[in-house]
Amino acid sequence: MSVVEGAGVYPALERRPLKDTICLFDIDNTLTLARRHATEEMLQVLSLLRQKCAIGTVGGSDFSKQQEQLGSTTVDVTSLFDFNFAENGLTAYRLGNPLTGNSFIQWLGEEKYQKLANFVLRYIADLDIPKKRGTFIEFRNGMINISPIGRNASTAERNEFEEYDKVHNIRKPFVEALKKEFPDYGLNYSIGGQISFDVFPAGWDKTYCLRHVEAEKEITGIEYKNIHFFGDKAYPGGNDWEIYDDPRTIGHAVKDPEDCLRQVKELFQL
Ligand code: M1P
Repeated sequence: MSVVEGAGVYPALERRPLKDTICLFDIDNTLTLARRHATEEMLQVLSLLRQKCAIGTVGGSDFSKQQEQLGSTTVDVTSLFDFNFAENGLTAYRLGNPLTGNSFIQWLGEEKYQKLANFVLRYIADLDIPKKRGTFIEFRNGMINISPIGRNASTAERNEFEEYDKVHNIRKPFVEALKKEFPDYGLNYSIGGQISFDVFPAGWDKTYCLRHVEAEKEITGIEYKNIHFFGDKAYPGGNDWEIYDDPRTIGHAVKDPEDCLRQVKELFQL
């Protein structure tokens, strides 16, 4: 029987030898290669670590990616970790059970959202750019993604827009206009990709999941004094930076899953 199939017998959280310690892991390039499945060795080491302390995932993508990359058709990923945090913790599981989730629309409210959406669509309507396609606002669970050309752009059109934006500066002034128009909305803006920018509530980065970890005090009385975080994008601008740099965590920057394994084995004598 593989380690994955054998997962499931662990001391209760309050009976783990290091009961005030939790290890949280980013997924892509930390537990697995980007969009690939975790190795058997990684799952084995995580299983050994779970005998000593609590363990959890913190992914930026939606929950299905964790299932694909860490679980299998017969193994539920929530059985392999004490905590699973997807979308930075907006979707969360504790010991296999879902915790109260959150969403962008729930947080902002329909009225404010419509003011924002209408402003965005008017702004795009007035933009003079070589091409416009479709899906100018993509409505996601934890954020909205805004694209002046539209998310239906083909790969060639994406590349074209990216180059055009470098010269004609379309996205940056758009973000500035939104900041000016909605100063009291409490939103963060991030230009990460080629054709769009993300809009999400301030603080909804990976530190969001720490509220679930801290809530353990009210559930089992456990106060996690040592919150280790392992991630590969632990630099300003990377999506692991905020939680890595947070005073509540002990951050470990890793190069790749192999480096992560090495650090975990060394730190916890596995
Ligand atoms: O990961 C960076 C960005 O990738 C995509 O951006 P674009 O479509 O502009 O290349 C989007 O998924 C965006 O949300 C994300 O931040």
